[in-house]
Formats: sequence, C-alpha cells, structure tokens
Amino acid sequence: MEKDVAILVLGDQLSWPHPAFSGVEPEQAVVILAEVREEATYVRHNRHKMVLLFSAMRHFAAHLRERGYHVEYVSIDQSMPSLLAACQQVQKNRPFARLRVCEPGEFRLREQMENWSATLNVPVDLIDDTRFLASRQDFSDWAAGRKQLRMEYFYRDMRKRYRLLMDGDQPEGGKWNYDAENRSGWRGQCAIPARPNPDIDEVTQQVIDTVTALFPDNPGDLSTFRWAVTGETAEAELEWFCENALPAFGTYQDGLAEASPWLFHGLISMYLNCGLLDPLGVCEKVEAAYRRGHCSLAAAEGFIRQVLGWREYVRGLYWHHMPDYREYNALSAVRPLPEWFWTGDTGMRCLSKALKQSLDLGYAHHIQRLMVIGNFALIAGLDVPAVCAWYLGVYVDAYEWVELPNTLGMALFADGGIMASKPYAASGKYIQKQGDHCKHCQYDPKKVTGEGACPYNSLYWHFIDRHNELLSQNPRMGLILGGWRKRADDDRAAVLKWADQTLGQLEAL
Ligand code: FAD
Ligand code: DLZ
Ligand code: SF4
Repeated sequence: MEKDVAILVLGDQLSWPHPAFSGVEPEQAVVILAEVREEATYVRHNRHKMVLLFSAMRHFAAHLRERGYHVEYVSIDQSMPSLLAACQQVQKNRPFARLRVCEPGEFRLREQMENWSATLNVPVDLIDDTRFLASRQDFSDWAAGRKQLRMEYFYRDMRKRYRLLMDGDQPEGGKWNYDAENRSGWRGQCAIPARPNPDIDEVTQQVIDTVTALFPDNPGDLSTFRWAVTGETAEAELEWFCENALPAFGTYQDGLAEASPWLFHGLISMYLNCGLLDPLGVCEKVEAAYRRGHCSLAAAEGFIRQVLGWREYVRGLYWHHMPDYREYNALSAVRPLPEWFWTGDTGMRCLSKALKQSLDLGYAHHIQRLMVIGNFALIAGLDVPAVCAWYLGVYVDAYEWVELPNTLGMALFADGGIMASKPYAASGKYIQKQGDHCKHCQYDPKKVTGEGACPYNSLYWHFIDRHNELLSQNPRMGLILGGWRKRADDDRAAVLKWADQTLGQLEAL
C-alpha cells in the first residue's frame, strides 16, 4: 500500500504528542525510526546514552504501533549508515509523497537536512519543535536590541508568560530569585535518600548486549544502567524526585559529595532532552509540590529556574549564534586534554570522582560539570573543541544545543562573555568549601606552591595573570585582579613558576 507521508522521528524526539504528527492520520503515514551509524559515531557517545536512546526508541515505536501507525524500524545491528539512507531504503519499498521531520536539535543535522529534498526527490517539511517553551523566534524577539543577553531577564519573562510561581503580576514571595539561600556546601548534614533504579526489561537488556558488542571502546559501565526508557517510567522518576529529593534540592544544589553522584538532583535532563518528559509538566509538578507545602519556595524556584530559565535560554542562545558559536575560542585555549580525561585516573580527588562517574554513569551534576571539570579545563587552558567534544560524548543528556553553550560559553568563557558575565574560575578553596572531597585527597587545598599543593590553586592564579588584560575590562573581576597585582613580585613569580611546572606535567597529576 502506498503511503502519502513519511514521518521521521529522531532519537531525541520521543514525545507524544509529537509536532510532526499533527494533522496526519495513522492510515496516511509511514513512520521511520532508525538507529544509524552516523548518529552513533559522530562523537564518542557514552554507551549509557546509546542504550537509553535505542531502548526508548524501540519502546516509542511499540507505542506508535499501538496507536495504529505503521512503523519502519531500523536497528543498530543492521549497520544503516545514516538517517537519510534509512529514509531512502523505506522510500524504495513504500514510496511517500513528502517527508515530515520535527526540526533537529543540532545544527549539524539541520544543515544536512536542507539537502535531503534533492536526494529523496520529495518535499521535506521541517516542522517547528513546539516541545520547547520558547520558540527560536521568541528568543530572537527577546534578544533583539539587547546589548547583553542575560538569563535572569529572559527567565523573568518566562515566569510571567507561563504564570509559574506568580502572585498576580508579582513573583511569588516578592523576589524572582532565591539563589542566595541555595549555596550550602555539603558536609553530610542529612541523609541522602537512596534512589531506586528503574527495572531493566527485555528490550533494554537486548540493547545493552548489542551496544556492548558493537561499541566495546566507548565509555559507560553498563552494569550500572539505571535510566528510564519510557514516558511512564520517566514520570515515576520525576515523582520520586519531587517526593524525596526536591525539599533539599535548593540547599545542596551546589554541594559536592563523596558519598553520592546524585545528591538531591533531579536526574531528569536526559528525559527532557529526548522527549520522555515535558518541561512545562515538570515545572507545574514542582510548583504544585511547593503549593501543597512539600518544599520551600527557594527549592521550587531554584529548580524551576533551571528548567524554565537556563534550559530554554541556552537553546535560544545556541540557535541565535550558530554556526559561528562553535568556532569561538576567546581565550586561545589549545592545550591537549590529558589522557586521564578518558579514565579518571588522576590524584586530584574531586576531579577523579567527577570524571569517573561521568565516564561510568554518563552523569555528573551541574557543579561537578562547571566547577570541577569545566573549571579545571578553563584554568589549565585546555583545547576548546576537544573539551566540547568530550562533554558532548560523555553525558547521557548531551546534545549540542545544550552542551555547547554550557561548555564553550559558561564553563570555558570561550565566547568572550556572551553567556556568562565573568569566567567561572575558582581555586581549590571553593571546591573545599562546597564539599568533602579535599579531606580524601593527596593534595592540600591550602597549599598554593610546593609538593602536595592543590593544582587548582596555582592554575587559578596563572589563569588570572595570563588573561589579566582581558579580565581587567570586566568590572566583576576588579577585586581579584587588584588583590593579585598587590602581591609582592617574588610571591607572584613563585606562584606562576609552580603553575608553569604543573602545566608541564598535567598527565602526572
Ligand atoms: P538538576 O540539577 O536536577 O536540574 C534540573 C534541570 O534543569 C535539569 O534536568 C536540566 O534540564 C535543567 N538545567 C539545569 N541547568 C541547566 C543548564 N545550565 N542548561 C540547560 N539545562 C539546565 N545539561 C544538559 O541537559 N545536557 C548537556 O549536555 C549539558 N552539558 C553541560 C556542560 C557543562 C560544562 C555544564 C556546566 C552544564 C551542562 N548541562 C547540560 C547543564 C546541567 O549541568 C545539567 O542539565 C544537569 O546537571 C542535569 O542533571 P539533573 O537533571 O540532575 O539536573
Ligand atoms: C544521539 C543519538 C544516537 C547515539 N543515535 C541516534 C540514532 O541512531 N538515531 C537517531 O534518530 N538519533 C540518534 N541520536 C540522536 C540524534 O543524534 C539527534 O536527534 C541529533 O543529534 C539532533 O539533536
Ligand atoms: Fe580537588 Fe584540590 Fe581538594 Fe584535591 S585538594 S580534592 S584537587 S580541590
């Protein structure tokens, strides 16, 4: 039977309702889902990410079949080269008059799709991705005429627009932002609730076996696979978070804990980003928890700001500045990544913990990504594209639209300040304040130079010194630069000498 329309559903578009299905009846459509080599290898993906996506795609295909759609499914062991090749194969057996695709989240793929129509010889409709709360046009409208695109103002508009945590036309509690209450370090103040793992069903087990066989050298310890692969299970994960972790989320949001990779975080980005959770639904659930007195306003606001503010803002920024954005390297950072980025084998305890869990579990929370790994890459001047490729590969929630602004912009300041008002550079003192890694470390966070000195310390001052000129244009850096300049010449020289020595032997740290 000839079908009129083909709908290609990408691995990170597993939402129902789905924008490309709008107005298309099941009997009109052939739906294509394809696990393909190109998407699986354009970066060194964590195996957790592949298993999550492939299993979720297979469950989504089953869901569509139950709804009456005809689904053509290509699995990874069929060695299909690309998504375009998958569409061509379907077209051979079941000609279609047009192809509908919800616009992809990455520039790379969108660029490719511009040429698909010529190859397939049918129109290709790129449908707006309505699963975000701000469209690309909304963001451009907001950005028009502004000198600086600061998240905080974007976020306030989004709060008003979606009427989240509002009291009439004022923010609930009188303030837009309760971050000042959300910065506590972790000192084991309370019990961290144990997280139950979602079940691994037959479909997931089969994908685990296939991915293990096909991608033996990729990161990811699949014996620890714990991700939800359906919308219902992802909802259950969210529910668990709201009941058990949300009340302490805000307070320990910036904490670093030896005992837990998860602390009180949501563990929902991977579901939001592949479509298993809906961002507005998440925000509404968190607001409801606050309204029924289950958590503080600071916890609810802190969480909603991440999803309604940061997540939408970075996506807007990405599309606003691509393709130039991926080329930026404002601080000329070119030092190769130490090998231990791929093993976690470094004596720096905080960094080793963060790297190992990123590689093994595909997850690290925000402060690990920003202030432990990202901060190290920033102050050591590690190569920007290599760091970005590392982040894009390693995390289970990584897609370029969200990874790039966070890594290149927020963590590495390589966009020269489009995203962050100042570099997130910090010494070992900050890491010590925020958690309990230092007391298990071979380095001493109080020492700046000499044997056993915490490498973050001298590298921090080296960073300040080598970017002195650029940083002095930033009023928020005045105090730090002033302090550095006031130090005695020989004191500064000793710190810089030690930092140079440290930079010369990064592999051995
Ligand atoms: P929670 O701490 O529970 O936060 C709740 C939700 O808020 C997250 O699930 C996420 O959807 C959203 N959120 C929070 N901060 C951000 C942010 N800065 N940008 C976008 N969304 C945010 N997030 C990704 O989803 N994919 C990435 O590839 C990614 N790469 C990052 C790279 C760097 C260098 C940094 C500093 C941050 C990155 N983030 C990324 C943002 C953030 O670290 C993760 O969203 C968060 O750690 C996911 O864990 P969680 O669900 O437990 O988050
Ligand atoms: C990340 C990923 C991977 C590993 N594999 C596939 C795949 O085989 N098929 C697919 O449709 N999508 C996959 N994805 C997600 C895509 O890379 C994602 O849709 C684009 O990067 C656009 O965001
Ligand atoms: Fe990290 Fe330095 Fe503390 Fe070691 S001493 S855990 S390297 S901050």
